[in-house]
Amino acid sequence: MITTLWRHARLATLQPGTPWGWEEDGALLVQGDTLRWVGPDAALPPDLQPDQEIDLQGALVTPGLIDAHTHLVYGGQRAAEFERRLQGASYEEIAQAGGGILNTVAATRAASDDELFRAAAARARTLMAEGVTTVEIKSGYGLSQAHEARCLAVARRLGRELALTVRTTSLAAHALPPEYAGRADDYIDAACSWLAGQQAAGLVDAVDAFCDHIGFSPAQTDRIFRAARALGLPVKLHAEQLSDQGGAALAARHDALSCDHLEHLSPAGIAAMRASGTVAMLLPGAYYFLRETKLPPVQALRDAAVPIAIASDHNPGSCPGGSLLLMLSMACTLFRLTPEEALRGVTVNAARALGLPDRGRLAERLRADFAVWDAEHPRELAYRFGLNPCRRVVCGGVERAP
Ligand code: DI6
Ligand code: FE
Repeated sequence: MITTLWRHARLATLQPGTPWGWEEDGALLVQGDTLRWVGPDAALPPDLQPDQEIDLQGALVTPGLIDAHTHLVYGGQRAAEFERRLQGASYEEIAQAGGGILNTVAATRAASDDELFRAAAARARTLMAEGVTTVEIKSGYGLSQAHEARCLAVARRLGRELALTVRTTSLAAHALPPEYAGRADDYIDAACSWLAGQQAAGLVDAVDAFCDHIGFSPAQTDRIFRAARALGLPVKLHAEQLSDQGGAALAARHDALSCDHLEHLSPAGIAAMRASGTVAMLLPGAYYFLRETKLPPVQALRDAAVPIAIASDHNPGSCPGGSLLLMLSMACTLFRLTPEEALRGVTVNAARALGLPDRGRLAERLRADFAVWDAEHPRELAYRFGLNPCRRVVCGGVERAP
């Protein structure tokens, strides 16, 4: 196995205990796809004989970024709805009039597998250019057994064909498809029955739902979560985005990996998430794009020591953006996270939200996923926006074009 020694880096390891897990003059030894040694350059073991040595001349190195909540696979776009919202229509009104998610469902069903793949690959490459090495991708724009499976298969294909880890999430409970209008409980029965087949086909790593007054009720969400847990699949939830449905507490009762959005999260929801170790996944891009005004309870989450993650939530309706770095900026400016909390939110806490303990920090035995930046200090990643300082990316020990 090839060994590569990366020397003279400013390392933000994000190991616990010190700010940023900082190492002013650090080194990384990579063997195959694994980090074999991480520490101060001056403390390198003297007997190392790496196959290659690379001098980073003081460049910043962080773990590869993890975008743990995206809806990358879909057809079409919704710029016309954006215009309608600018003229005063609300996101909920557009959804209730049959637009919104169902607009994208029609375009997704009409697109071929290759069209879906090409469009999603372009979005994934945009994220990758900013140092993203792991991405979670949800279904939720197919809303039939065949179309949901097709979207999950496209996500899996992205993981095979791009130098990127893809985790897939089944989100059949995203909206009620037109053929089930007025029969939401029947649709949930159907969505529950699809999970075993998705799992047998190797298409699904987790199960999500949209629990809100324009989505599904807590009782319906509970049913899809029971079906998921019976198959051993972990769950996560679009919870408390537009209203407080008690979704976070419900998800926590099912040991959810994460609850996502959370603008309307209650103290009871926070207590339940704390007890279950569930990650709070904040999505500042959707907050920005929908011009929400109710902030997620960041200080209460901190006080309860609930881990906070940040993601792009890329989707055509509430966040059509392609930059995880911009989310760091928004997490700080809009949600008042510190730059270190924001970076932990797209690395170590994002890894936890995906149930992937092998990444998100720079430490021995973890996966060799890291990014090299044209920056002196990691706070700069949250400070600049609209500029991409990513210079090199190593994913699974292999350097790829960023
Ligand atoms: N909440 C969101 O913000 C996205 N899905 C969800 O449940 C939006 C999806 C869309 O509008 O297409
Ligand atoms: Fe989402």
